[in-house]
Amino acid sequence: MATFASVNPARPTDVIGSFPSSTASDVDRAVATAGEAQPAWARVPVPARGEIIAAAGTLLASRKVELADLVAREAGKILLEAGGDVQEAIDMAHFVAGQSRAAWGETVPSELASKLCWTTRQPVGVVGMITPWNFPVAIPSWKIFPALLAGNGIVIKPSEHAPACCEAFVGACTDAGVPEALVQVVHGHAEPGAALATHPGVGALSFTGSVPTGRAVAASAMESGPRLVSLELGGKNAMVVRPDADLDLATDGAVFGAFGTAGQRCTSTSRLIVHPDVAGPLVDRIVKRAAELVAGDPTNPRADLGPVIDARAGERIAAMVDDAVAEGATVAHGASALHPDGCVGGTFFAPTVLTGVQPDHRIAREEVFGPVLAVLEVADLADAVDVVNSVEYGLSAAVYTSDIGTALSAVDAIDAGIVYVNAPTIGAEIPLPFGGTKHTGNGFREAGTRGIEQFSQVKTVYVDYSGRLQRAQLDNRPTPGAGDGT
Ligand code: UN1
Repeated sequence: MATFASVNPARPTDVIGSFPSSTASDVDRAVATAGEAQPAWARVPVPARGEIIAAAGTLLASRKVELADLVAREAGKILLEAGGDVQEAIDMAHFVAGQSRAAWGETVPSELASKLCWTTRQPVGVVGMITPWNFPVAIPSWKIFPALLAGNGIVIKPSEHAPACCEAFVGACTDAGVPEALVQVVHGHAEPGAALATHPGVGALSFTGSVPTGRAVAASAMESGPRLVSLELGGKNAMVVRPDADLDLATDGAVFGAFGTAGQRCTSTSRLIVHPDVAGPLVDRIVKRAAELVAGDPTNPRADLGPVIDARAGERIAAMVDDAVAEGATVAHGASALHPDGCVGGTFFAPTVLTGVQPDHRIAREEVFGPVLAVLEVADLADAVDVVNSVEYGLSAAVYTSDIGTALSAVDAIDAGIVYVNAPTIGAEIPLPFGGTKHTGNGFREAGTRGIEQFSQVKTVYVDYSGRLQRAQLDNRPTPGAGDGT
Protein backbone atom coordinates (compact mmCIF):
# COMPACT_ATOMS: atom_id res chain seq x y z
CA MET A 1 0.00 0.00 0.00
CA ALA A 2 1.36 3.42 -0.96
CA THR A 3 1.76 5.87 1.89
CA PHE A 4 2.73 9.49 2.41
CA ALA A 5 4.24 11.30 5.37
CA SER A 6 2.71 14.21 7.22
CA VAL A 7 5.48 16.53 8.39
CA ASN A 8 5.83 19.49 10.68
CA PRO A 9 5.90 22.56 8.41
CA ALA A 10 8.26 24.35 10.81
CA ARG A 11 10.77 21.49 10.72
CA PRO A 12 9.93 19.04 7.93
CA THR A 13 12.34 16.41 9.29
CA ASP A 14 9.87 16.02 12.16
CA VAL A 15 7.49 13.42 10.76
CA ILE A 16 4.06 13.37 12.40
CA GLY A 17 3.09 10.07 10.84
CA SER A 18 2.64 7.97 7.77
CA PHE A 19 -0.79 7.70 6.16
CA PRO A 20 -2.23 5.58 3.37
CA SER A 21 -2.58 7.14 -0.08
CA SER A 22 -6.16 6.00 -0.46
CA THR A 23 -7.32 4.91 -3.89
CA ALA A 24 -10.71 5.06 -5.59
CA SER A 25 -11.43 1.52 -4.41
CA ASP A 26 -10.60 2.52 -0.82
CA VAL A 27 -13.18 5.29 -1.23
CA ASP A 28 -15.66 2.68 -2.52
CA ARG A 29 -15.13 0.57 0.57
CA ALA A 30 -15.38 3.58 2.88
CA VAL A 31 -18.67 4.74 1.32
CA ALA A 32 -20.07 1.20 1.56
CA THR A 33 -19.04 0.85 5.22
CA ALA A 34 -20.46 4.24 6.23
CA GLY A 35 -23.59 3.49 4.18
CA GLU A 36 -24.16 0.19 5.97
CA ALA A 37 -23.85 1.83 9.38
CA GLN A 38 -26.06 4.81 8.53
CA PRO A 39 -29.63 3.39 8.75
CA ALA A 40 -29.13 2.27 12.37
CA TRP A 41 -27.74 5.71 13.27
CA ALA A 42 -30.70 7.38 11.57
CA ARG A 43 -33.00 5.40 13.89
CA VAL A 44 -31.28 6.82 17.00
CA PRO A 45 -33.50 9.64 18.31
CA VAL A 46 -32.10 13.05 17.48
CA PRO A 47 -31.59 14.10 21.14
CA ALA A 48 -29.65 10.87 21.75
CA ARG A 49 -27.43 11.71 18.76
CA GLY A 50 -27.01 15.12 20.36
CA GLU A 51 -25.89 13.58 23.64
CA ILE A 52 -23.11 11.68 21.87
CA ILE A 53 -22.05 14.87 20.10
CA ALA A 54 -22.01 16.69 23.45
CA ALA A 55 -19.86 13.88 24.87
CA ALA A 56 -17.46 14.35 21.95
CA GLY A 57 -17.26 18.05 22.87
CA THR A 58 -16.46 17.17 26.47
CA LEU A 59 -13.76 14.73 25.34
CA LEU A 60 -12.26 17.31 23.00
CA ALA A 61 -12.15 19.75 25.92
CA SER A 62 -10.35 17.20 28.08
CA ARG A 63 -7.84 16.64 25.27
CA LYS A 64 -7.47 20.30 24.33
CA VAL A 65 -3.83 20.69 25.33
CA GLU A 66 -2.59 17.63 23.45
CA LEU A 67 -4.79 18.36 20.43
CA ALA A 68 -3.58 21.97 20.29
CA ASP A 69 -0.04 20.69 20.37
CA LEU A 70 -0.78 18.37 17.45
CA VAL A 71 -2.42 21.22 15.48
CA ALA A 72 0.65 23.39 16.13
CA ARG A 73 3.01 20.61 15.05
CA GLU A 74 1.12 19.39 12.01
CA ALA A 75 -0.48 22.60 10.66
CA GLY A 76 2.08 25.12 11.93
CA LYS A 77 -0.40 27.24 13.87
CA ILE A 78 1.02 28.95 16.96
CA LEU A 79 -0.17 27.32 20.18
CA LEU A 80 -2.62 30.10 21.04
CA GLU A 81 -4.38 29.76 17.69
CA ALA A 82 -4.11 25.98 17.71
CA GLY A 83 -6.03 26.05 20.99
CA GLY A 84 -8.61 28.30 19.35
CA ASP A 85 -8.98 25.78 16.54
CA VAL A 86 -9.79 23.04 19.03
CA GLN A 87 -12.04 25.38 21.02
CA GLU A 88 -14.05 26.10 17.89
CA ALA A 89 -14.74 22.35 17.59
CA ILE A 90 -15.74 22.16 21.27
CA ASP A 91 -18.09 25.13 20.79
CA MET A 92 -19.51 23.48 17.70
CA ALA A 93 -20.18 20.24 19.59
CA HIS A 94 -22.14 22.01 22.27
CA PHE A 95 -24.01 24.19 19.80
CA VAL A 96 -25.03 21.21 17.65
CA ALA A 97 -25.95 19.19 20.75
CA GLY A 98 -28.29 22.05 21.70
CA GLN A 99 -29.86 21.90 18.25
CA SER A 100 -30.81 18.29 18.98
CA ARG A 101 -33.46 19.59 21.39
CA ALA A 102 -34.54 22.59 19.35
CA ALA A 103 -36.86 23.20 16.42
CA TRP A 104 -36.36 20.63 13.66
CA GLY A 105 -38.65 22.21 11.14
CA GLU A 106 -41.61 24.52 10.88
CA THR A 107 -45.34 24.18 11.22
CA VAL A 108 -47.75 26.45 9.43
CA PRO A 109 -51.54 26.66 9.53
CA SER A 110 -53.21 25.06 6.53
CA GLU A 111 -55.60 27.00 4.35
CA LEU A 112 -57.93 24.00 4.67
CA ALA A 113 -59.76 22.72 7.74
CA SER A 114 -58.60 19.57 9.53
CA LYS A 115 -55.25 19.56 7.81
CA LEU A 116 -51.75 19.81 9.31
CA CYS A 117 -48.62 21.07 7.55
CA TRP A 118 -45.07 20.79 8.81
CA THR A 119 -41.52 20.20 7.70
CA THR A 120 -38.97 17.78 9.02
CA ARG A 121 -35.42 16.87 8.03
CA GLN A 122 -34.13 13.62 6.68
CA PRO A 123 -30.54 12.48 6.24
CA VAL A 124 -28.99 12.29 2.78
CA GLY A 125 -27.30 8.95 3.52
CA VAL A 126 -23.53 9.30 3.22
CA VAL A 127 -21.90 12.73 3.15
CA GLY A 128 -18.52 13.20 1.47
CA MET A 129 -16.29 15.88 2.96
CA ILE A 130 -13.08 17.42 1.71
CA THR A 131 -11.37 19.65 4.27
CA PRO A 132 -8.33 21.95 4.34
CA TRP A 133 -5.36 21.97 6.70
CA ASN A 134 -5.68 25.52 8.07
CA PHE A 135 -8.44 24.70 10.56
CA PRO A 136 -7.66 21.00 10.81
CA VAL A 137 -9.95 20.32 13.79
CA ALA A 138 -12.49 23.15 13.56
CA ILE A 139 -13.52 22.68 9.94
CA PRO A 140 -14.05 18.90 10.23
CA SER A 141 -16.20 19.70 13.28
CA TRP A 142 -18.30 22.24 11.33
CA LYS A 143 -19.12 19.47 8.89
CA ILE A 144 -19.09 16.25 10.92
CA PHE A 145 -21.22 17.33 13.90
CA PRO A 146 -24.20 18.69 11.92
CA ALA A 147 -23.95 15.80 9.44
CA LEU A 148 -24.12 13.36 12.37
CA LEU A 149 -26.99 15.24 13.96
CA ALA A 150 -28.89 14.93 10.68
CA GLY A 151 -28.42 11.14 10.80
CA ASN A 152 -25.79 10.61 8.12
CA GLY A 153 -22.79 8.41 7.57
CA ILE A 154 -19.60 10.25 6.65
CA VAL A 155 -16.51 9.79 4.51
CA ILE A 156 -14.00 12.57 5.05
CA LYS A 157 -10.82 13.28 3.09
CA PRO A 158 -8.73 15.74 5.08
CA SER A 159 -5.88 17.72 3.55
CA GLU A 160 -2.69 15.72 3.07
CA HIS A 161 -1.11 18.37 5.35
CA ALA A 162 -3.31 17.53 8.33
CA PRO A 163 -4.27 13.85 8.37
CA ALA A 164 -3.29 13.28 12.02
CA CYS A 165 -5.46 16.16 13.26
CA CYS A 166 -8.48 14.73 11.45
CA GLU A 167 -7.82 11.24 12.82
CA ALA A 168 -7.54 12.70 16.34
CA PHE A 169 -10.83 14.55 15.93
CA VAL A 170 -12.65 11.51 14.56
CA GLY A 171 -11.09 9.45 17.36
CA ALA A 172 -12.71 11.74 19.93
CA CYS A 173 -16.07 11.26 18.17
CA THR A 174 -15.83 7.46 18.22
CA ASP A 175 -14.53 7.43 21.81
CA ALA A 176 -17.63 9.45 22.70
CA GLY A 177 -19.92 6.81 21.20
CA VAL A 178 -20.23 7.58 17.49
CA PRO A 179 -20.26 4.13 15.83
CA GLU A 180 -16.81 3.51 14.33
CA ALA A 181 -18.07 2.39 10.94
CA LEU A 182 -20.18 5.53 10.57
CA VAL A 183 -17.30 7.98 10.09
CA GLN A 184 -14.68 6.83 7.59
CA VAL A 185 -11.47 8.72 6.93
CA VAL A 186 -9.63 8.41 3.63
CA HIS A 187 -6.30 10.09 3.02
CA GLY A 188 -4.16 11.32 0.20
CA HIS A 189 -4.18 13.83 -2.61
CA ALA A 190 -6.35 14.21 -5.71
CA GLU A 191 -7.47 10.61 -6.33
CA PRO A 192 -9.56 9.99 -3.21
CA GLY A 193 -11.05 13.51 -3.39
CA ALA A 194 -12.11 13.05 -7.01
CA ALA A 195 -13.49 9.58 -6.27
CA LEU A 196 -15.50 10.89 -3.34
CA ALA A 197 -16.93 13.78 -5.36
CA THR A 198 -18.34 11.49 -8.03
CA HIS A 199 -19.27 8.47 -5.95
CA PRO A 200 -22.89 7.44 -6.57
CA GLY A 201 -23.26 6.47 -2.91
CA VAL A 202 -22.50 10.00 -1.71
CA GLY A 203 -25.67 12.04 -1.21
CA ALA A 204 -24.03 15.34 -0.35
CA LEU A 205 -20.56 16.73 -0.81
CA SER A 206 -19.12 19.44 1.39
CA PHE A 207 -15.90 21.07 0.24
CA THR A 208 -13.70 23.73 1.79
CA GLY A 209 -10.63 24.77 -0.16
CA SER A 210 -9.49 26.72 -3.18
CA VAL A 211 -11.66 28.11 -5.97
CA PRO A 212 -10.16 26.01 -8.82
CA THR A 213 -10.41 22.73 -6.91
CA GLY A 214 -13.88 23.62 -5.62
CA ARG A 215 -15.10 24.36 -9.12
CA ALA A 216 -13.72 21.10 -10.49
CA VAL A 217 -15.07 19.05 -7.60
CA ALA A 218 -18.52 20.63 -7.83
CA ALA A 219 -18.71 20.22 -11.61
CA SER A 220 -17.82 16.54 -11.44
CA ALA A 221 -20.17 15.98 -8.49
CA MET A 222 -23.09 17.43 -10.45
CA GLU A 223 -22.18 15.68 -13.69
CA SER A 224 -22.39 12.28 -12.05
CA GLY A 225 -25.81 13.04 -10.62
CA PRO A 226 -27.40 16.05 -8.97
CA ARG A 227 -26.71 16.09 -5.26
CA LEU A 228 -26.20 18.62 -2.53
CA VAL A 229 -22.84 20.27 -3.08
CA SER A 230 -21.66 22.95 -0.72
CA LEU A 231 -18.59 25.00 -1.40
CA GLU A 232 -16.62 27.19 0.97
CA LEU A 233 -13.84 28.76 -1.07
CA GLY A 234 -11.53 31.72 -0.76
CA GLY A 235 -11.61 35.29 0.39
CA LYS A 236 -9.97 38.61 -0.37
CA ASN A 237 -11.08 40.28 2.80
CA ALA A 238 -10.85 44.00 3.29
CA MET A 239 -10.64 46.26 6.29
CA VAL A 240 -11.95 49.78 5.66
CA VAL A 241 -10.49 52.41 7.99
CA ARG A 242 -12.22 55.79 8.05
CA PRO A 243 -10.54 59.00 9.23
CA ASP A 244 -12.57 59.02 12.47
CA ALA A 245 -11.45 55.50 13.45
CA ASP A 246 -9.59 54.68 16.65
CA LEU A 247 -6.19 54.02 15.06
CA ASP A 248 -4.88 51.91 17.94
CA LEU A 249 -7.90 49.65 17.63
CA ALA A 250 -7.51 49.49 13.85
CA THR A 251 -3.81 48.65 14.28
CA ASP A 252 -4.61 45.76 16.63
CA GLY A 253 -7.26 44.52 14.20
CA ALA A 254 -5.07 44.77 11.12
CA VAL A 255 -2.11 43.00 12.75
CA PHE A 256 -4.28 40.18 14.10
CA GLY A 257 -6.37 39.93 10.92
CA ALA A 258 -3.50 40.03 8.43
CA PHE A 259 -0.72 38.16 10.23
CA GLY A 260 -2.63 35.80 12.54
CA THR A 261 -2.29 32.20 11.34
CA ALA A 262 0.46 33.65 9.08
CA GLY A 263 -2.35 35.01 6.90
CA GLN A 264 -3.53 31.51 6.08
CA ARG A 265 -7.21 31.86 6.94
CA CYS A 266 -9.99 32.22 4.40
CA THR A 267 -10.95 35.21 6.51
CA SER A 268 -7.50 36.82 6.74
CA THR A 269 -7.36 40.57 6.19
CA SER A 270 -5.51 41.02 2.94
CA ARG A 271 -6.57 44.53 1.94
CA LEU A 272 -6.45 47.65 4.06
CA ILE A 273 -8.61 50.33 2.45
CA VAL A 274 -7.71 53.43 4.35
CA HIS A 275 -8.54 57.13 4.13
CA PRO A 276 -5.45 59.11 2.94
CA ASP A 277 -5.60 61.38 6.02
CA VAL A 278 -4.80 58.48 8.35
CA ALA A 279 -2.94 56.13 6.01
CA GLY A 280 0.55 57.31 7.07
CA PRO A 281 0.12 56.99 10.84
CA LEU A 282 -1.83 53.74 10.55
CA VAL A 283 0.75 52.10 8.28
CA ASP A 284 3.55 53.28 10.61
CA ARG A 285 1.87 51.63 13.57
CA ILE A 286 1.17 48.39 11.69
CA VAL A 287 4.76 48.22 10.43
CA LYS A 288 6.11 48.80 13.94
CA ARG A 289 3.97 45.96 15.28
CA ALA A 290 4.79 43.68 12.34
CA ALA A 291 8.50 44.16 13.08
CA GLU A 292 7.94 43.05 16.68
CA LEU A 293 6.26 39.75 15.76
CA VAL A 294 8.48 36.82 16.69
CA ALA A 295 8.61 34.09 14.07
CA GLY A 296 9.37 30.66 15.44
CA ASP A 297 8.44 27.09 16.11
CA PRO A 298 4.66 27.24 16.67
CA THR A 299 4.87 24.86 19.62
CA ASN A 300 7.04 27.45 21.38
CA PRO A 301 4.63 29.67 23.36
CA ARG A 302 6.82 32.70 22.59
CA ALA A 303 6.25 32.46 18.82
CA ASP A 304 3.79 34.95 17.30
CA LEU A 305 4.15 33.81 13.72
CA GLY A 306 4.39 30.24 12.47
CA PRO A 307 5.51 28.91 9.11
CA VAL A 308 3.54 28.85 5.90
CA ILE A 309 2.43 25.34 5.07
CA ASP A 310 5.23 24.37 2.69
CA ALA A 311 7.97 25.66 0.40
CA ARG A 312 5.58 25.86 -2.55
CA ALA A 313 3.29 28.18 -0.59
CA GLY A 314 6.32 30.33 0.25
CA GLU A 315 7.24 30.55 -3.44
CA ARG A 316 3.69 31.49 -4.41
CA ILE A 317 3.53 34.24 -1.78
CA ALA A 318 6.96 35.61 -2.76
CA ALA A 319 5.97 35.64 -6.44
CA MET A 320 2.79 37.58 -5.66
CA VAL A 321 4.76 40.13 -3.65
CA ASP A 322 7.30 40.45 -6.51
CA ASP A 323 4.45 41.01 -8.96
CA ALA A 324 2.97 43.67 -6.69
CA VAL A 325 6.26 45.54 -6.64
CA ALA A 326 6.55 45.19 -10.43
CA GLU A 327 3.06 46.69 -10.72
CA GLY A 328 4.08 49.70 -8.61
CA ALA A 329 3.55 48.76 -4.95
CA THR A 330 6.12 49.71 -2.32
CA VAL A 331 7.36 47.36 0.38
CA ALA A 332 6.79 49.10 3.72
CA HIS A 333 7.82 45.99 5.62
CA GLY A 334 8.75 42.36 5.09
CA ALA A 335 8.66 40.74 1.66
CA SER A 336 11.38 38.29 2.62
CA ALA A 337 11.85 34.81 3.99
CA LEU A 338 12.69 34.40 7.68
CA HIS A 339 14.90 31.71 9.22
CA PRO A 340 14.05 31.32 12.90
CA ASP A 341 16.36 29.25 15.08
CA GLY A 342 15.66 25.55 15.26
CA CYS A 343 13.33 25.56 12.26
CA VAL A 344 15.55 23.99 9.63
CA GLY A 345 13.73 23.45 6.36
CA GLY A 346 10.60 25.35 7.44
CA THR A 347 9.29 28.15 5.23
CA PHE A 348 8.61 31.36 7.10
CA PHE A 349 7.48 34.52 5.37
CA ALA A 350 7.90 37.88 7.05
CA PRO A 351 4.75 39.83 7.86
CA THR A 352 4.55 42.05 4.82
CA VAL A 353 2.96 45.45 4.29
CA LEU A 354 2.67 46.80 0.75
CA THR A 355 1.66 50.42 0.17
CA GLY A 356 0.63 52.19 -3.00
CA VAL A 357 -1.49 49.26 -4.13
CA GLN A 358 -4.16 50.02 -6.73
CA PRO A 359 -7.47 48.16 -7.03
CA ASP A 360 -6.48 46.58 -10.34
CA HIS A 361 -3.18 45.16 -9.05
CA ARG A 362 -3.07 41.39 -8.81
CA ILE A 363 -2.20 41.67 -5.09
CA ALA A 364 -5.47 43.57 -4.58
CA ARG A 365 -7.59 40.96 -6.37
CA GLU A 366 -6.21 37.45 -5.79
CA GLU A 367 -6.10 35.50 -2.57
CA VAL A 368 -2.53 35.33 -1.19
CA PHE A 369 -3.02 32.92 1.74
CA GLY A 370 0.04 34.32 3.43
CA PRO A 371 0.98 37.19 5.78
CA VAL A 372 0.67 40.00 3.25
CA LEU A 373 -1.36 43.17 3.72
CA ALA A 374 -2.01 45.36 0.66
CA VAL A 375 -2.71 48.99 1.53
CA LEU A 376 -5.02 50.98 -0.75
CA GLU A 377 -5.78 54.64 -0.10
CA VAL A 378 -9.35 55.69 -0.82
CA ALA A 379 -10.98 58.86 0.49
CA ASP A 380 -14.69 58.57 -0.15
CA LEU A 381 -16.73 55.95 1.77
CA ALA A 382 -18.76 54.94 -1.29
CA ASP A 383 -15.54 54.53 -3.30
CA ALA A 384 -14.00 52.48 -0.47
CA VAL A 385 -17.02 50.18 -0.49
CA ASP A 386 -16.76 49.89 -4.28
CA VAL A 387 -13.17 48.75 -3.86
CA VAL A 388 -14.23 46.25 -1.17
CA ASN A 389 -16.82 44.88 -3.60
CA SER A 390 -14.62 44.95 -6.70
CA VAL A 391 -13.11 41.49 -6.17
CA GLU A 392 -14.62 38.13 -7.07
CA TYR A 393 -14.80 37.00 -3.44
CA GLY A 394 -17.25 37.99 -0.71
CA LEU A 395 -16.36 36.26 2.55
CA SER A 396 -15.56 38.78 5.26
CA ALA A 397 -15.04 42.53 5.60
CA ALA A 398 -14.47 45.03 8.39
CA VAL A 399 -15.10 48.73 8.84
CA TYR A 400 -13.41 50.88 11.48
CA THR A 401 -15.12 54.16 12.33
CA SER A 402 -16.49 55.98 15.36
CA ASP A 403 -19.59 57.08 13.47
CA ILE A 404 -22.63 54.83 13.66
CA GLY A 405 -24.01 56.12 10.37
CA THR A 406 -20.77 55.36 8.54
CA ALA A 407 -20.64 51.91 10.11
CA LEU A 408 -24.19 50.96 9.20
CA SER A 409 -23.97 52.44 5.69
CA ALA A 410 -20.90 50.28 5.08
CA VAL A 411 -22.65 47.22 6.54
CA ASP A 412 -25.52 47.83 4.11
CA ALA A 413 -23.38 48.32 1.03
CA ILE A 414 -20.67 45.70 1.48
CA ASP A 415 -21.28 42.53 -0.51
CA ALA A 416 -19.93 39.84 1.82
CA GLY A 417 -21.21 37.01 3.98
CA ILE A 418 -19.72 38.46 7.17
CA VAL A 419 -19.20 42.12 8.09
CA TYR A 420 -17.47 43.35 11.25
CA VAL A 421 -17.60 46.82 12.76
CA ASN A 422 -14.51 47.85 14.74
CA ALA A 423 -13.29 44.26 14.76
CA PRO A 424 -11.01 42.42 12.34
CA THR A 425 -12.12 40.17 9.48
CA ILE A 426 -11.24 37.00 11.41
CA GLY A 427 -12.91 35.56 14.46
CA ALA A 428 -16.34 34.28 13.45
CA GLU A 429 -18.32 32.59 16.22
CA ILE A 430 -20.05 29.22 16.00
CA PRO A 431 -23.73 30.10 16.62
CA LEU A 432 -23.81 32.36 13.56
CA PRO A 433 -23.70 31.42 9.88
CA PHE A 434 -20.26 31.36 8.24
CA GLY A 435 -19.83 31.72 4.51
CA GLY A 436 -19.70 34.19 1.70
CA THR A 437 -21.11 35.62 -1.48
CA LYS A 438 -19.87 35.54 -5.08
CA HIS A 439 -17.04 33.07 -5.74
CA THR A 440 -16.56 32.43 -2.03
CA GLY A 441 -19.29 29.84 -2.04
CA ASN A 442 -22.52 28.62 -3.50
CA GLY A 443 -24.92 29.94 -0.93
CA PHE A 444 -24.74 27.39 1.87
CA ARG A 445 -23.58 28.52 5.28
CA GLU A 446 -21.62 26.53 7.81
CA ALA A 447 -22.14 26.61 11.59
CA GLY A 448 -25.17 28.41 13.04
CA THR A 449 -28.62 26.92 12.87
CA ARG A 450 -28.34 26.71 9.08
CA GLY A 451 -25.21 24.55 9.26
CA ILE A 452 -27.37 21.43 9.00
CA GLU A 453 -28.91 22.45 5.66
CA GLN A 454 -26.07 21.13 3.53
CA PHE A 455 -26.35 17.71 5.20
CA SER A 456 -30.08 17.10 5.16
CA GLN A 457 -33.10 17.26 2.92
CA VAL A 458 -36.24 19.03 4.01
CA LYS A 459 -39.39 16.95 3.85
CA THR A 460 -42.72 18.77 3.78
CA VAL A 461 -45.57 16.79 5.31
CA TYR A 462 -49.33 17.33 4.86
CA VAL A 463 -51.82 15.38 6.96
CA ASP A 464 -55.47 15.71 6.06
CA TYR A 465 -57.75 14.31 8.75
CA SER A 466 -61.01 15.71 7.32
CA GLY A 467 -61.92 12.38 5.72
CA ARG A 468 -62.73 14.00 2.38
CA LEU A 469 -60.83 15.36 -0.60
CA GLN A 470 -59.82 18.94 0.09
CA ARG A 471 -58.24 20.89 -2.70
CA ALA A 472 -55.69 23.60 -1.93
CA GLN A 473 -56.02 26.74 -4.02
CA LEU A 474 -59.41 25.51 -5.36
CA ASP A 475 -61.95 24.90 -2.61
CA ASN A 476 -61.67 28.16 -0.70
CA ARG A 477 -60.87 30.37 -3.67
CA PRO A 478 -63.13 29.36 -6.55
CA THR A 479 -62.56 31.09 -9.88
CA PRO A 480 -65.87 32.75 -10.90
CA GLY A 481 -67.43 30.91 -13.85
CA ALA A 482 -64.99 27.99 -13.73
CA GLY A 483 -67.34 25.46 -12.13
CA ASP A 484 -66.33 23.40 -9.13
CA GLY A 485 -64.86 20.39 -10.93
CA THR A 486 -67.25 17.87 -9.39
C1 UN1 B 1 -11.13 29.63 7.66
O1 UN1 B 1 -10.27 30.49 7.54
O2 UN1 B 1 -11.22 28.73 6.84
O3 UN1 B 1 -13.48 33.47 11.52
C2 UN1 B 1 -12.04 29.57 8.82
C3 UN1 B 1 -12.40 32.89 11.61
C4 UN1 B 1 -12.37 31.47 12.13
C5 UN1 B 1 -12.68 30.50 11.04
C6 UN1 B 1 -11.87 30.69 9.80
N1 UN1 B 1 -13.32 31.34 13.22
O4 UN1 B 1 -11.35 33.40 11.28
